[in-house]
Amino acid sequence: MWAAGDAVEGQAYFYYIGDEAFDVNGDELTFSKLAGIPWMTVTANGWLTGTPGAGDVGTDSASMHVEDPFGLFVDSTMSHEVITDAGNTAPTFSGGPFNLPDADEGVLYGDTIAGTASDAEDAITYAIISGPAWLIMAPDGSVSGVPGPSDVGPNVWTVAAMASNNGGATDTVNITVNGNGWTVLTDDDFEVDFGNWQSGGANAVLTGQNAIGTQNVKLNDGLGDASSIELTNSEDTTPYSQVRVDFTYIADGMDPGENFLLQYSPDGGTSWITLKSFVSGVDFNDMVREYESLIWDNTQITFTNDMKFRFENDANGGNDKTFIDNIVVYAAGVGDPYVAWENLHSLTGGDSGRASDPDGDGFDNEHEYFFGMDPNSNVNANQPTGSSVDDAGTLYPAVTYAYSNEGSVSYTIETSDDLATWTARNVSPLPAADELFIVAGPVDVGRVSTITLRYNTGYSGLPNSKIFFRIVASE
Ligand SMILES: [Ca+2]
Ligand SMILES: [Ca+2]
Ligand SMILES: [Ca+2]
Ligand SMILES: [Ca+2]
Repeated sequence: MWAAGDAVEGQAYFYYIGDEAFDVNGDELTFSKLAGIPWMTVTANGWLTGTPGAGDVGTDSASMHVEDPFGLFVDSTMSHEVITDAGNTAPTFSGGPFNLPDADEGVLYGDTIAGTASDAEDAITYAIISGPAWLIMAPDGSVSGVPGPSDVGPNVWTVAAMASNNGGATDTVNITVNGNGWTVLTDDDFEVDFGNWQSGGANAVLTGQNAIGTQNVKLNDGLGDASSIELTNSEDTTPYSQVRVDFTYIADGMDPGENFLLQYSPDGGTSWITLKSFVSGVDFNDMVREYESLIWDNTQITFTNDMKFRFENDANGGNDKTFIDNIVVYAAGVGDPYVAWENLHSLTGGDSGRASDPDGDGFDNEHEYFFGMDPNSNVNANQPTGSSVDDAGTLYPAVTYAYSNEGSVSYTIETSDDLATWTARNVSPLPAADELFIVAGPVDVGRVSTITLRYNTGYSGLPNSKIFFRIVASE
C-alpha cells in the first residue's frame, strides 16, 4: 500500500505518480487503474486527474497497474484521501491559450509561462500534461528544448498549474516550429527502437532514464564497440558540402576527465575517426542536459558514399553512463563533384588525387574525370577521337569527346594548323564563320554527355589539308 497526495473537494486534481514506480531496466512504464476511486482518471504516463465531489470526501483506495513494454507488470494498492478545505480556491490561468514565440528546428528554445496562473492561498508549480516531447517544462513554468525535423509546424501542449494542495487548472500552450532548410539524412528519438542506429553490444541499450519523451540510448562505461551505437546503414554525403549532427545528452556518473566520443567512418565502419571527444568537467557536468549541433564541411572531413557516425562511451570507471537522445544527421550545400567521382570509382589512398594514374594508362585521374573515362581501366571509352564527316558533299575534320554534366567543369575547343598556335573556337549550331558545328549529340550517357563537332572549313580549304583539335578543360 502506498499513498498518492490528497485531493481537495471541488478542485480539479493533478498528481504525478510517474516516479512512484521504478523499472530496473529503465524501461518506459505505462500506468492504469484496475478498480476503485471512480472520479479519478490515470493517464498512461502517470498523471492522476479528475475532480472529487462532496460525496468523495474521505479515504479510499484504488488498485493500480504498471507495466513495461515487455508485458511485465506489478499491481499495487494506492490509498487516497479527499479533504475539504473551506474557502480554499483552485488556481486559475489567465490569458490562455498561450501563444509563445516561434521556435526554430534544431535550435535551443527557451521561454516561460511563469505568472500565467494564480492561486489565492497556495504556491504554484507548472507541468506539461501532454504534447510533443521536445519541450521540457520546469516547475517554475520555464520551458526549454530543441525541436527536431518531425516537430516542424504547429505544436500544442496541455499544461497544468498545480497548487501545493494538488488543486489545479489546465490550459494550452502553442508554439510554431520553423524548419531550417537542411536535408534530413536520419532522425531518431528512440521512442520505439534504435531506428537508424544499432547497438554495438551489452553496454548500449534503450532506457527511459533521463529520456526526452519515453526512451533514449544509454551508453555505459568503456567497453569499446559494446559501449557504442552506430548508424546501421551508410549515408551518401557526396552530393553535399556540409554535414551536421544534432543531439542532446545527460551524463550520469562520468567523473571529471572521463569522456564519450562522436566519430565518423568514411568506409562504412571499417575505420573510425574521432570528430569530437566530450569530456566531463570541460564539455559537460554530471546530470546537466546538453544540446549539441555540430557542423563539418568537406574540407574538414572526407565525404563519401559510405559514411557512418558512431557514439561511444570511452569512460573507464564503474557505471559511467551517457544518455543520448534525439539524434538528427543533416546535410546541406553542394558537394565537390570530383570527390563524388572518386567515390563512385572507389579511388582511395594512393589511387586517389587528381594527379594519380592507378590504371597506368597515361591519363591521370583529373583527365579521366574531365573526359568521362574510366580511372580503373586502360580501355578508355569516351577518349576523345578525331574523324571526318561528310556534310552536303564536303568532307570536314571532326572531333568527338565527352564532357561532364555536372556544370563545374568548363571546356574550350581549340584548333591549330601547326601545333604551335592555338585558337579557341566557339561552338554553335548556327552557321557562322570561325566556329565549330555540332554534327551529333549531345547524348546524355550518365555523368557525361558525348558530342561530335566539325570544323567550319573542309579539308580542301585547309593548309596542308589538315587541322589539329585540342580540348582544354578546367574546374
Ligand atoms: Ca488554493
Ligand atoms: Ca526519446
Ligand atoms: Ca588513368
Ligand atoms: Ca583509364
